[in-house]
Amino acid sequence: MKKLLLFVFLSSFTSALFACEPGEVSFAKTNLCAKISWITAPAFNQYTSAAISLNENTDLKLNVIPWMVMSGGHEHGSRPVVITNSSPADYLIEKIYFMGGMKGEWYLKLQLLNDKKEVVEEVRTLVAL
Ligand SMILES: [Cu+2]
Repeated sequence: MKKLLLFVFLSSFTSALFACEPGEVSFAKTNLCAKISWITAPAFNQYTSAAISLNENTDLKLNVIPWMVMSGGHEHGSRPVVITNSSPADYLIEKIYFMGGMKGEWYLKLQLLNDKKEVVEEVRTLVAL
């Protein structure tokens, strides 16, 4: 039984690792990958932009929220971004704003929304600032 559990654990780990290319954000539930290409490098207290591509076309729509997790455990967002959906899998994200001077780390929260704007899956990826 222990060996079986270990096998199940390892195989789920392996599939999670190989689902996406290195550096891509993995959506384990929907089996999608997102590649983030910064157009302007992320920096504090200025607007930056990024192109985000999903690895395959989907009816789900990407939503992006800059998200801070403070060292005290409090979490909060930033100013709203502007999202342009140029093709079913390609998005331009503008007006990404990371406020500086706080004790915490900024993430990008990537959400996949259905046509009722419900969140089907959400992942966070740490932003190197
Ligand atoms: Cu903060």
